[in-house]
Amino acid sequence: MINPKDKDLPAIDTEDRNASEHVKLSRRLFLGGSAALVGAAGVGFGSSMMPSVAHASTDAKHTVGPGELDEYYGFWSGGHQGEVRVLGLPSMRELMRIPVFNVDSATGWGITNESKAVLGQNAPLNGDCHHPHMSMTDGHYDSKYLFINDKANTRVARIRVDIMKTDKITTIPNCQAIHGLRVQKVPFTKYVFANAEFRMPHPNNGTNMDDIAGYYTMFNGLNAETMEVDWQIIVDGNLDNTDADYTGKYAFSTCYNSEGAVDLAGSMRNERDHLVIFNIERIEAAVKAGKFQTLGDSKVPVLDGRKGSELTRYVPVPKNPHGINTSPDGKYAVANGKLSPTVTVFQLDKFDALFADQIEPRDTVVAEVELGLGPLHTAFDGKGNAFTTLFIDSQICKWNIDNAIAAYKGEKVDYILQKLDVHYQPGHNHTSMGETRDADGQYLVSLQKFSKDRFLPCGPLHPENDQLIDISGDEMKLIHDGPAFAEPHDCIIVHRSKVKTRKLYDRKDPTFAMTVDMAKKDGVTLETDNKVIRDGNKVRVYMTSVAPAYGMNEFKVKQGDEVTVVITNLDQIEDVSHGFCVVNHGVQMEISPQQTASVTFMANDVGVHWYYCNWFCHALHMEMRGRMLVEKA
Ligand code: CUK
Ligand code: CUA
Ligand code: CA
Repeated sequence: MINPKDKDLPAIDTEDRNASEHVKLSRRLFLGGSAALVGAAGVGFGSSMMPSVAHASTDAKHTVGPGELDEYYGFWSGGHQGEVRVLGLPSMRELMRIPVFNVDSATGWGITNESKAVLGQNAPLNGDCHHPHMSMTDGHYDSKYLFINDKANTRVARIRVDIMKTDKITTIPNCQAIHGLRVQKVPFTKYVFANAEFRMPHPNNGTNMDDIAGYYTMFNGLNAETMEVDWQIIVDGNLDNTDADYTGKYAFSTCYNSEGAVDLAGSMRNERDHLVIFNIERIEAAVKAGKFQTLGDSKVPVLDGRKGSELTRYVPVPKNPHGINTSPDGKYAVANGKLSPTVTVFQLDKFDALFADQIEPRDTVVAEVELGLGPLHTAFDGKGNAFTTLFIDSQICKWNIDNAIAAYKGEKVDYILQKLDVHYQPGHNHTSMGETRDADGQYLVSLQKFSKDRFLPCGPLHPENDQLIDISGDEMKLIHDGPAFAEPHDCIIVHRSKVKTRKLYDRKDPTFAMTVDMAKKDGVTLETDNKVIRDGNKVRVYMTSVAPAYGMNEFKVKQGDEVTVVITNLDQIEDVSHGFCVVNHGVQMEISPQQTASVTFMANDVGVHWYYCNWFCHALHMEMRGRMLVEKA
């Protein structure tokens, strides 16, 4: 093992957060260059990215030794890998991957019958995940569900936290590209709020491409338990990111395309776009009162929340705003200006007066202060400070919310506390527990879109760089670089005390209830029987597994049969998962302790075909195998 501390690194003061004068100088040049690019094309960077030699400060307090457990779970979006990843923090070790909108060869996600039932039989097998968020009760994580969007195919998925598997996927009707996603925080997660980003024609029947003014998109309220879409709200402009307040009354979304443009230049025309605020009580009342329409085949109530509606309010915000983030004390939400160097701070307790028409939309803004170039997302430490990613500056800006409000009023106070270089071009950032009432101000993760020179090169495609920053003291300190594969937009950091998982499956687990039903109809007891049931040319092979053997060493089918193999893992020992793979048949799957899983394939090739266990389970794991004979029909 190489100790990273012994590596041949340039001699630098690890306490110096900006690493060296050389980097500081380069940064200044870089800033000048990119500022010009912003004017020209919005968010340019390209050749202006300078190589840098910034290194992390090391501190024993952040070291997680072999055999030690991390203090936090990180739930990471897997971007266009279509999955969710589970990390431990502060080690940043990857603990698990949860396949969602993809196919996973190891666990059989997208291959097994149980996963296909969740995905849908002909589901697209790609995804583009951005925003993972855990369900809450009274503003605290409750370890029940994790939700994630799929921009690529307009879906929202739910993951059960106890087994860390996807259990529901909903395709949102009448929309294209679900992007921003958040949960209702208070009193509990009744709704998952999901922004459909792209404006589109309605009806989208191939006749009206050019009526751009008639395009629209919608804000969606999904019921967290049923995963049905309870309502959709038509909005002006498009929808980017979303968040909710800590009263349960409001959700709000940023819009970067108030222009309703279909081209880049057009969507940058206005100096201000907006934040649209949704009044949940009024929406529910309107649905109840039947004040809605439906679109096409969909039965989902569609309400009109365009300007002038009682359901919404529109607050002008500069310019192509991106992230929207609620502070953990519930007082403020911060919209991040992207093409404006500012963040806009809304005081949330003014929203009641806004909806009562007692104040003007901009009266809800209590600060609009400059931080730097390309503000995208903001996180909070629960101590009154905020951390905003500056995409173009490649920095995290730490600022004080009260001071920003005072400065906006004209008082002479410094609201910017520190700027820390990150490598390179940050998108989201997240603090430990910072999206709940339990924000603890320990860690900040900054998710960079470019790693450039930070890791050994692996060809033209580079990993992202997820950096871990200690925010427990007055100064932010970079403590870890973590390469990540395409492409974490977003993550949440959850204290381990909040996450409850199972070690074994419950035999009554709903994820395989359909297979239990099928067995019942076949008169099979999954926990004891090893049987082949023939039903025309459909054959169901039921077997058990106990390390290191399947309950059935061999079975026979006929050429042309559709074969379903159902395996019940009777092992009761933590971590003894088995696999099932039929050679040359494109099927394999995981069967964890006390789980039942099934897979269906065609037996087209006559002859003997071996099947084997592909999750290492025992000293005799290699011997855990059997034969399928396919007889000539
Ligand atoms: S978005 Cu990717 S950096 Cu999809 Cu949350 Cu801002
Ligand atoms: Cu069972 Cu390997
Ligand atoms: Ca715009």
